Amino acid sequence: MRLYGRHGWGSALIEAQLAWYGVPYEFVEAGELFHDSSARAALKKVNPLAQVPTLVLSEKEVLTESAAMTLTLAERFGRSDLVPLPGSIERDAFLRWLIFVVANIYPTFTYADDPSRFVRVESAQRGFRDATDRYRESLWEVVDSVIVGPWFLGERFSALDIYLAVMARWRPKLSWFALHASKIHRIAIATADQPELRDVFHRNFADS
Ligand SMILES: N[C@@H](CCC(=O)N[C@@H](CS)C(=O)NCC(=O)O)C(=O)O
Repeated sequence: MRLYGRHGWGSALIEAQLAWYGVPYEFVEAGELFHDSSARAALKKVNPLAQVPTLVLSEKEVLTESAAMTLTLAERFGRSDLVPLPGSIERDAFLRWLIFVVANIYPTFTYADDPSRFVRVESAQRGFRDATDRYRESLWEVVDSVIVGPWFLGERFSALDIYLAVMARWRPKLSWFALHASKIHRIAIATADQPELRDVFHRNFADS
């Protein structure tokens, strides 16, 4: 298995799950995809969007989209510890919030990380990025409001906790979550401290 990624980026979501499952894989450094055109061109050969994570399962099987990887890995390894099984009481909530995070929150980074891709007028780029960042904060507040704890789904840990722990280290960063989304903040800290995940979080987020 080959994982294209970059430390601190979305590949950490999948690194964490592979570490949790104890599966060996090769990590391929994808490079600075926003500013390095040769890195983008190289990754585009595998993933037309040139995004990480990109997971190559075999020479014929490429997976893009972290949610697809999350579901596929659990199925392939016959595990239900990160993804509740169909029919279990947590399954519907798991799917609802997994899709919420990848469909609503993740794209705010796609649009705001480099606003010049979408907003031509330079003087408008800053405002667009700020508005998108504020919108993301409002989405995190929605997520925080539905968490009962101690984990996203209650008593059981899941891949959703890994999503929160990785993404809470991105803008607006942990200090914002501590003040405005304290349940997510608690989960982000506790997840990074799970023995199976400590190395991954240290490697990706030592400075956050
Ligand atoms: N929907 C994708 C989003 C992946 C994504 O946006 N990854 C970012 C890094 S965290 C990326 O590669 N951005 C580069 C770009 O969009 O050009 C997923 O869930 O895997």
